[in-house]
Amino acid sequence: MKWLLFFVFSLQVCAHAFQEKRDQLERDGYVWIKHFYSPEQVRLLQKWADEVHDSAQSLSFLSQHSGQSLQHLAKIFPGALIVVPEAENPNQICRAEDMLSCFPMLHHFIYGTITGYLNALVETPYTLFKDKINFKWPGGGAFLPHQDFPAYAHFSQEHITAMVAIDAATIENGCLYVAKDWKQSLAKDASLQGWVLPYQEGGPAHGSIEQSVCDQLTWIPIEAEPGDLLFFDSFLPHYSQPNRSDKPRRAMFFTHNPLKEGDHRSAYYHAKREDPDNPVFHFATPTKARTK
Ligand SMILES: O=C(O)CCC(=O)C(=O)O
Repeated sequence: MKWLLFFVFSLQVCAHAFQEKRDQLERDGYVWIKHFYSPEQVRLLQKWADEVHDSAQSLSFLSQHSGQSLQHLAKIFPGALIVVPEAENPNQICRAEDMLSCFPMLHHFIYGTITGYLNALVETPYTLFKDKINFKWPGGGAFLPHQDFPAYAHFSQEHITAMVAIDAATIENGCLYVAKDWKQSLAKDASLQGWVLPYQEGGPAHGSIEQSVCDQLTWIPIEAEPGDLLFFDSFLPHYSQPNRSDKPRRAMFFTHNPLKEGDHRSAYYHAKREDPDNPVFHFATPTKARTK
């Protein structure tokens, strides 16, 4: 009997903790789940991150020795990673995308852990839309303050991204910053219409939120440990600084949309492979695009 009472009590504690996370995501636009992955799972993820980088480097090598651009390789090899170099250092890989098509075991792992958890958290079926790893090697560039929504809105209207820390993220190595209570901070700004904030179109800062709006926001650093997970919605303003340390700051990002809005993953990557330099795919990133 004692054990049964203990079991029911534990279930209630779990349900309460889950409800708190659900409320946080809805209220703040993000929820940080520390130690989401066990140390063994973190080692697996780090091994996958190494493999993705090896594969990205092979493509970069092929590009340099064949005279074909990385963009062209992404177009003619639909099963290969989409590799994007740093704007300031073309020999350094900024990000690799569509990893899940190239690493099916990683796909199963993410689907079984993050997608399943997210569906339970928001009590709505969500499907994977896009995935990437941002390597942010030492010297890697900044991501300017932005919202993800305008970059995804032509596919669906709601998105939740899961960021998984692969390395420890610190202020020095360019951890993510998110805006605290951002809707309250901007509530009195009569110039704003809705929750899509004004942003720069074209130029090196393409996609970044106007400075006058950024100045009204308070930012919190997410100094995540490897295996921590941050869910955030596509309206949450966020940014990160350059990596000024001698350590990498790798993080994987898995963006989901509600299944009721359709499964757009293949269409998204088809569009991206066909027109990789379109600025919509380089929103506030330290990468080059047509108008950047
Ligand atoms: O990796 C980062 O620090 C920022 C990522 C991000 O905001 C993006 O890729 O759009």
